[in-house]
Amino acid sequence: MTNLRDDLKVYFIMGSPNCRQEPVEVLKEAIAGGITFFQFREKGNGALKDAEKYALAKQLQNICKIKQIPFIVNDDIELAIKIGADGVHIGQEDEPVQVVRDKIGNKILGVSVHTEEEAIAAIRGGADYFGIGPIFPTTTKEDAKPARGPVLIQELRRKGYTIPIVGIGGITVENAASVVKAGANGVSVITAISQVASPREAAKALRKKIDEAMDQIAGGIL
Ligand code: IFP
Ligand code: MG
Repeated sequence: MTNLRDDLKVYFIMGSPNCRQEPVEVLKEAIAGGITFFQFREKGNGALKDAEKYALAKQLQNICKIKQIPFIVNDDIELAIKIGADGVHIGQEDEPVQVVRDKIGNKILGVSVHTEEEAIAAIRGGADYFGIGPIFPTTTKEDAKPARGPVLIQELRRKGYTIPIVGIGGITVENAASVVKAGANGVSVITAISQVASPREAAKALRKKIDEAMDQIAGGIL
């Protein structure tokens, strides 16, 4: 890993319920296309549990290891510790940030943030990066809050928050550049890569967009 801010450019999130093909194949293709970060999020209809969840996590972690892509586990702190993941991502419904930080030591800690208040608390608790969304309407999360666009990202940057941020929710190759221009260090996607005919081509197109957008704002926003 180089540095977290740069590694967050194209952050792919996936679990078996998101995949039309074998999860292992989808992840390999996404990496070949140019994703820079990965989160294992085994949630939703038909999500694996216990030994099966563990086995899939190990398989996906191994692929990430070989390709030197950071491997993050969503919500399941016990699993993250057990397999030696690079980090965990938690939401506001999960344990307090500080409690998770104490459990995971110096692993990467991502926190979902929807307001400046939550941002302040997450930083105090020891968050390494924020996931902010939904930026655009999304179908993945049934209980997702209304899309608020990139306004919170812009607001936090305007106020001087320097923590790495990824935008999430409804992001596509068409709207990805606007998220980076709002001040995000990257975009996080599930559907845009996992639900298409070619995850490799989708990842490649997204990576190109983000790289171009980053070049355009170089020296501008964080
Ligand atoms: N943001 C992120 C991330 N992951 C999640 N699982 C989530 C919000 C609900 F992209 F990692 F920041
Ligand atoms: Mg959660």
